Amino acid sequence: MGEVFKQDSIRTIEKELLENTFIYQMAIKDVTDRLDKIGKRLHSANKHRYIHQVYSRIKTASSIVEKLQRKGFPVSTQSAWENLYDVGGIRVVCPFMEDVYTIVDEIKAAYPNAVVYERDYISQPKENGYRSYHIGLEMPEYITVRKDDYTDMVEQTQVKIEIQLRTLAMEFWASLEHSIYYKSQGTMDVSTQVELKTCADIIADADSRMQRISDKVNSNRVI
Ligand code: 0O2
Repeated sequence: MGEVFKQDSIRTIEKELLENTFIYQMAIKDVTDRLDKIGKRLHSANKHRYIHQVYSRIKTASSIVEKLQRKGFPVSTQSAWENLYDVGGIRVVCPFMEDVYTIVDEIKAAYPNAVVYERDYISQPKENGYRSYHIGLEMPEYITVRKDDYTDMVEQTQVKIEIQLRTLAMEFWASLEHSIYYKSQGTMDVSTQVELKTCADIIADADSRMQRISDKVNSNRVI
């Protein structure tokens, strides 16, 4: 793809995305409200905070164009709507590894018909050391459309959303690696890659140790 065409595509998608952002925002709000309820219920039942923080974001137009190109999809707003799950993204950060799996089970129970895929990059990390649990959801949203005669009509649409779940330690690594990767403009030398992978391994080990400490303390606790 030529640079001029790429810049034009980014501008077009940016403009068209703005018109549809509210649909992604509605789906994000549904899921984050549900997560809030799940977190409160688990906290009250078990006196433990399973969710440290929840963030959400709408993918930028340039990141959409880059991903459509990388995956070999047509570059357009329609194609992003049909093919990408992470235009609307939610990040759930949990204290411990087992908390991540608890919340994954809760999400699957809350949206039994909406889960399209699960990718467990925690038990099977990416080659660079990236660890996270990704869930793709496709959920119905209802939008009000104003007709030519000024009456309103409610339409159902299917919105794709990705939830990424990880521990605090995984979040630490992923956010630093993300910024280092972008600063390197995709040309990271091998020694930097090896160094980052070593950090990912140290962090994975620390996560496992923290889990064991927590399990030990909990098993000694008098209820
Ligand atoms: P931004 O700026 O937030 O858009 P997926 O299909 O999502 O399960 P896949 O096919 O690997 O995973 O897709 P992709 O596009 O590589 O990754 C999607 C998102 O997952 C990324 O969004 C990151 O948030 C996260 N992610 C995946 N791999 C890595 C990684 O190696 N390092 C880090 N730091 N994050 C990763 P964007 O597009 O990078 O970011």
